Amino acid sequence: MSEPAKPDAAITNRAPTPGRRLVAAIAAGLVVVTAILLGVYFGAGNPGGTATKGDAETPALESEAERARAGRQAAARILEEAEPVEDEPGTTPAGSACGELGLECPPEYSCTPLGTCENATMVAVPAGVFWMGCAPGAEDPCNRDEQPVHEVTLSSFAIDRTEVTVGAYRKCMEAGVCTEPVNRMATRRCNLGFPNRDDHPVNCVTWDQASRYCLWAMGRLPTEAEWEKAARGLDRRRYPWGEAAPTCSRANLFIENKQCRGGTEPVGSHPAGRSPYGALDMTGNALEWVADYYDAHAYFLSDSVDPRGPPSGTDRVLRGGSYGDASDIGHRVWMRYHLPPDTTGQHIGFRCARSLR
Ligand SMILES: [Ca+2]
Repeated sequence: MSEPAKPDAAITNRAPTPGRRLVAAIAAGLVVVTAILLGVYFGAGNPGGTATKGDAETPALESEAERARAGRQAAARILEEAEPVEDEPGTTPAGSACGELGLECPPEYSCTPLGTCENATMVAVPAGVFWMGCAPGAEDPCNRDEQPVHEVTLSSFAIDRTEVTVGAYRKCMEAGVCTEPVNRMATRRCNLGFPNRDDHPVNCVTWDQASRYCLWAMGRLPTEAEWEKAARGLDRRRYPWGEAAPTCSRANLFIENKQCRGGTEPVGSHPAGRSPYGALDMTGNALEWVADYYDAHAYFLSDSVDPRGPPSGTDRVLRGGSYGDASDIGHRVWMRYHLPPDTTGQHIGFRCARSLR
């Protein structure tokens, strides 16, 4: 087991200096992240030991949830008690830090007013540790194949801000690289070929078609771990936007026995549901293929650094829940779906990623 609290490598750790808002914000952010991770660490105990059988009846898990909550409360208190500092315009070199956590935006990525690093189509995710999976008691429902919650260290990467659109996929087809979505005329819900859907996610694609598009776009499918970090950030949140319950304003999903839209909608329609790094529709709209083969025991077996999933398998993993998945169970950011790679459907789309090294 490694050390409990390891903020992203790109987060600076300079000591606070009076009169400099940015430096103070960086330090406060670092302390908050540390407190959160300490909380979840002590909440999770030894990930490899507490959740090996996924037994939600274990008495120790109740205190685990309490300690996780205590960690979050401690972080909130630190923020409340942080002393305000005066602005000193011009004291921060342009582009040196971004947002409350002081992220370092990589070349060709700009710091947005929301504190995320983005270019025209992708968002950057800094290198570092995050918590992947769930712990029964602290994060429910927590399926057996989503346990144990465990530390994962990832290199820096970028991921598409949205799902790949019909318009983008058509360009790949016109280049002679991508093939037509499978059985796209079988249902009016397969978007390619219907008018006014160029900004909807391309759906009804197999894993191979998704992977081929990403290679054409000079990228690749995200690994399962990359997808979860991009959706969840460092604080072990339940949804991309935080802990608040899903609504139709945060995501396109199925809620209270009713579908928000009854089908896909233009990508990026829910800025209120953005992830900590600025990715949109990480839950809802289209379910998304990721690179990894599926294995129910993958989290017991996977590497702790840049895991790429099992070397072989029958199914591939999908993440994020679709417009047709129920909001109360299908949209937790640790939820794992899996299907044979030649499966297609109106609910299935994808987005691409690339390494930043
Ligand atoms: Ca999605």
